[in-house]
Amino acid sequence: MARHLITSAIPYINGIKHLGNLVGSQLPADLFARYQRARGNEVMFLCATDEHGTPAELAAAKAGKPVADYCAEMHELQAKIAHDFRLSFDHFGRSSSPQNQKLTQHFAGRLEEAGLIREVTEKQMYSFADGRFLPDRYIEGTCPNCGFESARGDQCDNCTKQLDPTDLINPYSTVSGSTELEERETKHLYLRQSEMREKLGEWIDSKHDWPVLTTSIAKKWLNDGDGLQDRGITRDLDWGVPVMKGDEPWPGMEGKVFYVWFDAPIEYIAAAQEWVDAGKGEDWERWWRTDKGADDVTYTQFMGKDNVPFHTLSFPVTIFGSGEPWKLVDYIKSFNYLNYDGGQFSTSRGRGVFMDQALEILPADYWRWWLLSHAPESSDAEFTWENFQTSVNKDLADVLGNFVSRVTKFCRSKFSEAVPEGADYGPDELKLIEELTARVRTYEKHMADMEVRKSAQELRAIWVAGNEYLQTVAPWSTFKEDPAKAAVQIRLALNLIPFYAVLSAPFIPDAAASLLGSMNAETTEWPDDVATALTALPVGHEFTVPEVTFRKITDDERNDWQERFAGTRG
Ligand code: B3M
Ligand code: ZN
Repeated sequence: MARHLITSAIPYINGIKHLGNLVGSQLPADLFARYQRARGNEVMFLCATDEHGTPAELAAAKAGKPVADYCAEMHELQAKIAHDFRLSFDHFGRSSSPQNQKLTQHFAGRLEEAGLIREVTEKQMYSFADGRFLPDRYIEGTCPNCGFESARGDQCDNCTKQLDPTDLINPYSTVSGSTELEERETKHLYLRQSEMREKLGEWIDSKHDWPVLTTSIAKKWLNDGDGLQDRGITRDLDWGVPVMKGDEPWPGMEGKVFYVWFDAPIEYIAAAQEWVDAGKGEDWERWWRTDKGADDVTYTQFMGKDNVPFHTLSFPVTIFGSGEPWKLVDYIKSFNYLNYDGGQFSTSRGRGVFMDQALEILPADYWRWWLLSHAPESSDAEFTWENFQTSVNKDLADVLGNFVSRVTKFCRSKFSEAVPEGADYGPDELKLIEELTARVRTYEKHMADMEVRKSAQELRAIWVAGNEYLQTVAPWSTFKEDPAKAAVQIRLALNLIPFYAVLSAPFIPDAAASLLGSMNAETTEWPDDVATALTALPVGHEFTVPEVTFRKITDDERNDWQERFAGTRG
């Protein structure tokens, strides 16, 4: 039995994710986790909310809540929506957990001992009214280049000139609006990433099987002059992991916290500790420590392309630099972007469909199928309502749903709600079994390789093969001359239903479960041998005709939804 550790990029706490976020990490990770479990492998699937950083503080302020309360509430909300989308995490943790705090401080201490941290004195804007230092993006003023009045501290959106907050004319805090700002010196810790250029280069070069998207981004940043610069890992904020060297105070760093991107990936590990502390399992170290049994674990990470540099460079520096035997990622599956109806999904502008809204319209399986079968793998992809309607109506309603309904209803009307008696499978059935065997092996290969779109295509072809068989043998005609032969055909077709359910479950888990329920099929084993799987329901086995498995989307609905989501979320 193989062991798979699987993590999805951990979503920021400050708001509900849109479908583009979902398809770029959590959903394909779930597909892979479900597939590996279905194959009898041992899986640890982890995700969490990413709760630190200025955006969390500002979102809490906007909501008028203490940041800890805000994060706790938003975590519960994100956990609920994840559950409703059937994301099968073994644990959905929180980067603000005590476990992550301790582990982050531990890593920082190890990096310091290894000489990989240096102190840097910087100048930063301090706001008296806000009682804090302000990051560049939270200072605005007049652009010295073009005169634009709301230029941000890091860049002017009007003329695109890169700026320092000190360049701005009449700078003010975007938090309070106050103009009482002062440049002050502040000390920060820098991670000496550049020390590890060679080691990282060798490591990435050894990953011949990684997706090009992942390695090309990694190499670009590695070899680009700027990419692997030493990076500040502390911030002058209240909310975050307090800067400590393990259990010891860090002189000169009082009142500071670690940068959100330093502690966020460490939460992958801490989430496994949280899993143990929540009483869900024992021994997290056998997943994460190669000296404690994790040497035979395969670790796969899923993320959008913008997160790749942090996972191929910064986080590995933390792991390598610790000098401890932590499990390093084996494979990074990254995704391009999903666009929305002629533009981009945007959280800040509320453009597109968000996870909670999607579920108000249709159950999770409809979205899961569309998103996964259109995953932005080799290039960016686009969601349009027309495409969504076509895909749902054809693939789910016509191909899969209609097959199930025709077969079960025909059986009920001509025989009964039980598998009819008949002879052995004949040449048509054997031919189908042969085709399905080849297709299932291809499907397995694509699923194991995390080729998400190709997997969906192959699964659909497996559904289509059943329909074509039914069309060819036409039991409704056979029945008139040779009811016994029709019975054989229907027996096979009925057996295809639990077979489809098992194969499809990683994509559409709810429909799969309800099909298995209707068919009274307790055997949910993977069809290692297709011929055997297609005899699972014996003669006389009772079932009930299922309710509509997938319904069609009407043109009116499509138009309504298109209109409803044309604007931005309020
Ligand atoms: N929260 C960014 C994102 O959600 C960030 C990922 C962290 S992964 C350790 O895209
Ligand atoms: Zn300007």
